[in-house]
Amino acid sequence: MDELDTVVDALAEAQLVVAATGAGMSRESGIHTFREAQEGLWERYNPEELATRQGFQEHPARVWGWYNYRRGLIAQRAPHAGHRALAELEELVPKVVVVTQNIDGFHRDAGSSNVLEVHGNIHRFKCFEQDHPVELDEPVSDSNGDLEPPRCPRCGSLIRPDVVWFGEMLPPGVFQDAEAASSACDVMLVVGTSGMVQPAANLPLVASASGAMVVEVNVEPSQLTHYVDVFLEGPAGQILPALVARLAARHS
Ligand code: BV8
Repeated sequence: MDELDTVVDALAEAQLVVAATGAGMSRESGIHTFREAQEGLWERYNPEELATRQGFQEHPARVWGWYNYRRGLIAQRAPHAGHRALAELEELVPKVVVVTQNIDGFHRDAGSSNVLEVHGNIHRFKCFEQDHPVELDEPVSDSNGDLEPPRCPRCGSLIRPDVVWFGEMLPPGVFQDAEAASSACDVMLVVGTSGMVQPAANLPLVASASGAMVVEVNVEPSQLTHYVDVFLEGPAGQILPALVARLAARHS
């Protein structure tokens, strides 16, 4: 029996499956990962400098311009077969929860119905000083450079993307739900994450300590590979559809 069948056996018995995904999950949609060099104008900046409160406070137009540029890229891309496979998994397993570090919204777009976005969503906005939620027509301009952010209609402070920056707390309820799902699941699929960013990177260890089978899908080993039960080497867009197709064949 090959490793895929080992995983399919566990999925066939599972009541709750958690898919914990990182930037590699969207790589085959054409969205660069954080490990890859920034593109174009942004190549001289380190994401850890841009994705911070201090970065925004010091250079609001640079950070707002970067998110506007990324939002524009995401708008031109779409979920791939791997995202769709996780949505299809909901028909084959009693419950599937997707816990994603990604802010692109692709899991919901692909049809997943239980998605926990532990690092927020690039398509949502709030103000910097008071976290007032702000409805905004997506400012997807073609400018690839600095762009002055608009101001909050309620308090006048600068508007920012509703994402979690480095040094910021994760949305409390969302992360608690992610921890609860990780400690209750029978199988966790860890897909496309280097396992470098905390506290999200701890979730696979929570799952493992709770007795789940932890399966990693990645094109190369990560910081988590040492802790997982099965390492499936390959791109998410190929491995996940293969897993779901074999599981579906068990049901027919
Ligand atoms: C926190 C949203 C409590 C924004 C992101 C000092 C001071 C303060 C905090 C810290 C500190 N030192 C450490 C910390 C904690 C810090 C942290 O972990 N830092 C790291 C850099 C060490 N974490 C935080 O700050 C978190 N908050 O701790 O709050 C606190 C509060 C105050 C003070 C202290 C503590 C908040 C972290 C959230 C940051 N926001 N995103 C935005 O997107 O712009 S993080 C962002 O980067 C992503 O969301 C993601 O989480 C991370 C990138 O990681 P990955 O997703 O794993 O992507 P990566 O590129 O790394 O890897 C891609 C993988 O895919 C690779 O393995 C590759 O092989 C694989 N791959 C590629 N192609 C494919 C593939 N796999 C499958 N198929 C393919 N085709």
